[in-house]
Amino acid sequence: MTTAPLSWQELETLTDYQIDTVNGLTNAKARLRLFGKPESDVRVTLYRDNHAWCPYCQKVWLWLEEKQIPYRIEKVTMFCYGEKESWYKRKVPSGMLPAIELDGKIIKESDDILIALEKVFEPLSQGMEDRTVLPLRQLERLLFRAWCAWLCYPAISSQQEKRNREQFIGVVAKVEEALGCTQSPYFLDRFGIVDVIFTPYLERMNASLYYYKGYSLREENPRLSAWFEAMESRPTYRGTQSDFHTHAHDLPPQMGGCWENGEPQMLINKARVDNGPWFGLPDVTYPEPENSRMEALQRTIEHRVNIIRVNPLDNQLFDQALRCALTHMMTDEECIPPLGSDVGLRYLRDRINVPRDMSIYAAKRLRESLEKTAALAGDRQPDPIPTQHRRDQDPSNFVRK
Ligand SMILES: N[C@@H](CCC(=O)N[C@@H](CS)C(=O)NCC(=O)O)C(=O)O
Repeated sequence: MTTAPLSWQELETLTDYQIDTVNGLTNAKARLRLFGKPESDVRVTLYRDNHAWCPYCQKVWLWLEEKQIPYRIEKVTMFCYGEKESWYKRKVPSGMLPAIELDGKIIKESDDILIALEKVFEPLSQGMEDRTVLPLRQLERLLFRAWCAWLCYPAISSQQEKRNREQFIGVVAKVEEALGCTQSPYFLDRFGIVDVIFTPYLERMNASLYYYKGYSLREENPRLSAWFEAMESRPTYRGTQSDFHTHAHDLPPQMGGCWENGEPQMLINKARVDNGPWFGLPDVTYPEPENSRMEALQRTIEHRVNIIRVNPLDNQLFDQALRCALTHMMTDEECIPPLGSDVGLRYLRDRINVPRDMSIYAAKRLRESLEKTAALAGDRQPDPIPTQHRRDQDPSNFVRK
C-alpha cells in the first residue's frame, strides 16, 4: 500500500525520544557530563572534534566516561572538513586534537593526557605505564602500522598487496594470542586501559578493511569477535561507537587515502556499505533498541531546516521527499516521493554520521528508508563522496541560522 507523506506536525507526534545528555548514558551530543555530581566538581574540559571522527579523541572520551569524571566538551573543527577555530589555535597553536584543560592547564597528546588524568583521578584498572600494559600498548602501535601499510599506500603489484595483507594478519594473530592470555574477553583480567587504547583503531580497522580490502576483522578472528561483543555490552562504548559507512568515508582524508584492492569480496562489501542493506553488517551485533526509529526521527526533525538547506535538491521538493522517507520509516508503508528526488534522498543517506547524528541502529533505519524511498523515484546516484577532504560536512553549515 502507498500513503501520502505525513506533515512535520504529524511526524512530531510519532517520537518522544529524549536523552539526558548531562547525567544519562554516554552520548555524542553532550557539552557537559556530570554523572550525577555537582557542576562545581568539573575540573576537566575535553577538546574533541565536531564529528567524533578523531580516533585519539575517542580514546580520551571513553576513558572519561568509564571513570565518570565530570567534564565539559568543546567541539573543534578538523582541517579536513572546515576552518579551525581561532580560539582553539590560541590555546593549541598546532590545532591538533585531542587536548584537555585540567585545572586550567592545557595538555596535548592523547597518551600524555591519559597519564595526566591518571595522576589526578587514579588509573582505569591498570595504569598507562604498568608493566602489563606497556607491551600491549606497543602491540597496538604495531597493529596500527601494519594496517596503515596495507590500507594507506597503493600496492604496486598483487604480490605486494598479498604481502601487506599477510603482514597485517600476522600482527592480528599476535593480538588474538594476547586476548587469549586471560579468561576474560578483554586484554587483561578485566576491562581496563588496554581496551580503551585498542578501541579507536580496532573499530576503524574493522570498518576500513571490510570496505577497502574485503577482509572482515571481526568475523575472521574469534577472540577479537568476543572482544567487540564485550565492548558492545558497555553503554560507554556504545555511545562512542561509529559504523562502517561513517568510517569508510571519514578515513580517506584523515589518512591521506585508503586504497581498494578491487577483489570480488571487496566490491560486494563496498556496495553493501554504500547502498545497503545495512542491517546484518558486522559493525554491530547487540540487538536493536526498540526506539531506534524514534531516535532517527527526532534527530532529523531537530535539524531539518539545515538538512533541507544543504541538500542539492530544491528545498520544497526535498522537504516533501524527506517526509516521504520518514513516513516510510515510521509506518512501513511506501510513500512515493516527487519525481527527481532520488539524488537528494541518497545525498542525505550518504551523510548520516554515527555517532554524531544518531546511534548505529537509528542510522541504519534512516538510511534504509531513504534508500527505499529514493528507489521509488529512480536509480540515480549523487556525486561520489569526496576523498581528499570532507568540506561537504563543514559543521558551519549546521549552525542554527
Ligand atoms: N599523537 C597525537 C595524534 C593526534 C592526531 O593525529 N590528531 C589529529 C586528528 S585524529 C588532528 O588533530 N589533526 C588535525 C586536524 O585534523 O584538524 C595524539 O595521540 O593525540
